[in-house]
Amino acid sequence: MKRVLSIAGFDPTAYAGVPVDLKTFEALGAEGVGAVTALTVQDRVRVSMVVPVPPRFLSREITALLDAMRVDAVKVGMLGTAGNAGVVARIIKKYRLKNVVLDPVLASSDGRALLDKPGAVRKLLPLVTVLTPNIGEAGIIAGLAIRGVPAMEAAAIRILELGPKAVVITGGHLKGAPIDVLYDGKVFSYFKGKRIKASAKRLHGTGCIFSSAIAAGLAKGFSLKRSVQGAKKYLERVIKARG
Ligand code: PXL
Repeated sequence: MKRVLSIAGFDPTAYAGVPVDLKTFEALGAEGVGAVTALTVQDRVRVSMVVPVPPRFLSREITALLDAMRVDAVKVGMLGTAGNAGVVARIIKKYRLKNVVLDPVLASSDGRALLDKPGAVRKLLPLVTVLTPNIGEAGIIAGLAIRGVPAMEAAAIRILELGPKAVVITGGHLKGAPIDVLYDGKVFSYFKGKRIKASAKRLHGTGCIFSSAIAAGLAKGFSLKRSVQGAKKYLERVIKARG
């Protein structure tokens, strides 16, 4: 069985972070293992407390796994601190990790910072197979405001200059129809979705599920395009099934 490593925060509601990542890997037929970057207190609407783990502890969590077993893909989500981002960058290089999916989590939906220095994701970008920002995160990383597909394309071009092999900018926060834009430096691919009416609670952690599902697809040997398509389909199913 293929195996995927999640490096992310712990959300006790199990809709985001390491808990939902492990559920996603398993649902898509891969074995999951996880390293926690931060503990959080939250209730699916508000994040009320965050305690990042010390970088030295995160390093031990990840290397204990990697010294014992092969991993076929890695999903990186909430990092908490620039120190933790540095640990993850060093380990990706040292272990030559492949199929690295980075969800550049900067803040929770209710606006709490989930990374102490937003610039800390930059050093990870050259090590990444695919980056999965929403339009807000892509706008911050690329330094422009995104309101539609043309700006998503412009941001994707700028983001690839920062080092990732590919980027998929998710359009769930667009005003009109949601459309995801994938760019691999050569071609743009567009993934149209139907907008599902759902409460904030039901949408909590959907970015985590999307990036984890892509990592599971890559671990299983699917192309990036097919992995993104599969992730979108799986995510729609989860949102509809949530209570
Ligand atoms: O969805 C962003 C996110 C990622 N990871 C963890 C979180 C959240 C939002 O609450 O708690 C652990």
